[in-house]
Amino acid sequence: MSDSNIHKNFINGAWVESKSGKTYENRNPANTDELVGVFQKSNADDVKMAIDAASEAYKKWRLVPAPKRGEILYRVAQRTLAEKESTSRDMTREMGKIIKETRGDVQEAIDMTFYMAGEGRRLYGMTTPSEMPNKFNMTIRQPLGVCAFITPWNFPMAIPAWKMMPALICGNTVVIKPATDTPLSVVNLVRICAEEGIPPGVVNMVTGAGSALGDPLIKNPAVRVVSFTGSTAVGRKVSEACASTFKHACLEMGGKNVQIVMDDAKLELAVDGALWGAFGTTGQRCTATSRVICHKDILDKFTAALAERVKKLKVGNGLDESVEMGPVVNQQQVDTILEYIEIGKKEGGKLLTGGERLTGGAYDKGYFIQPTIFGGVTQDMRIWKEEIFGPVLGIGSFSTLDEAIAMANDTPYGLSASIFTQDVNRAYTAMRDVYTGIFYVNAPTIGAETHLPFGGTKETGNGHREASEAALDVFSEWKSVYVDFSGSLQRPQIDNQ
Ligand code: UN1
Repeated sequence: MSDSNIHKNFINGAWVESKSGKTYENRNPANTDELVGVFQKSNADDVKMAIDAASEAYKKWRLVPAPKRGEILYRVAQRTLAEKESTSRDMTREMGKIIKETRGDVQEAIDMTFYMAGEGRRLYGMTTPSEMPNKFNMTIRQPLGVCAFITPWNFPMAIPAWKMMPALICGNTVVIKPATDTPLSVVNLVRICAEEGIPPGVVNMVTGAGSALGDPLIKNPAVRVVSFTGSTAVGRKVSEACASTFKHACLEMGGKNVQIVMDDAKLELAVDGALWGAFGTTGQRCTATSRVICHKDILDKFTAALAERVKKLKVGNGLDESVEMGPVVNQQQVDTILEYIEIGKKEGGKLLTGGERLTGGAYDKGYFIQPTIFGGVTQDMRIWKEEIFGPVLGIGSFSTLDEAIAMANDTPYGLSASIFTQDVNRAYTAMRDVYTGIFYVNAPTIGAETHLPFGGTKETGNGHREASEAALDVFSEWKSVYVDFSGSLQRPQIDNQ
């Protein structure tokens, strides 16, 4: 095996082997014969070294002027742009999504990096009058210290950048643990950061299993912010682990996103929306459309048109530019998704297309599942309620907008929703009453842009938002500053009654 295929941890500006002496292999989910790379199977000692390095580096990094931090991020963004094609190809090889989408993932990281670089010259606080004479009031943002990131495999570079760039511009330092399935994209991002001038210790990376590294990361008292994207079950544990030491926890968790199709919708557009929303990224987005509810008068027409398109989707290796849907990420996902398909059948869902693992020829080497649609999905079914995280869409129906909104809200999650309609009154009513963090009109449930808040209500999140200016609130704390230049003691609420 060539040395270039063995990847190390990145701690205090150096690439180092794990103290465990162990490594693990990462294979291409479209062809498991292909080894993508060998990565460190890290342990608690590695995590401690990374946190110590980040704590030490914080002392200086917090004092670097924010516009200077921004200049480094500009260079990181430019370099990521220059390496977009090679890092996108690495990403398709490590997690399977098609090359057009991995280019989008890297672009999202670039967008976030440019955006936060610009924040270096803003990071606005406010000035506001004092209630006392000869006194000045203002607010400033201050960093918190070491931030720990636990990131998922479905957006291997975008989500790490969503967390890293706002943290860095605010003056924090970082320890990131990428998903076991997608360390290479984070190796690429961290390498670019280092090569473009992020000082040693400011960004550190430790690869390996969440089960081994989660606790040492979250329980270390030097860590002040934990940002996690993943399942609601794991997010709950992260939240509980952070609670006793009052660490700030920013959690982005599950979704069961819905597309509403009204009887006045442009049918072709609604079909395009559902196709992209449900089967883009092989359905493995937190924002994926996993429920479509359609007005009963156009249900048959919509369903037939969508099924027709889904049957024609070309499934295969995402590096082939003509492929429209890649594999799912690993065997465990295959098992979960196939189990949900069985549950759907047993519950009385009508399997309209798909439903099987793809086999034969090149399919035998990878984790390919047919794009699948169930019709007749009702609110009592598990495939209506539970996040599947795969290429499985359930279709239900309704008669009135009120009913559609109630159905949309009938989920423990609240990430994203959309409505297809030509009627502005219906669009605005649904926008107001569907309780999610993201809402689309005449567009699918996926496709958030980096300068708007990203996150969800209910069991999707814990009140924080990623991306946009809102991300700065996760990675900084307000300090209210009062400067009294009166020369005498002035007591608010007392001397001015
Ligand atoms: C995710 O699914 O975890 O809005 C992130 C979108 C993408 C990000 C998705 N920009 O679909």
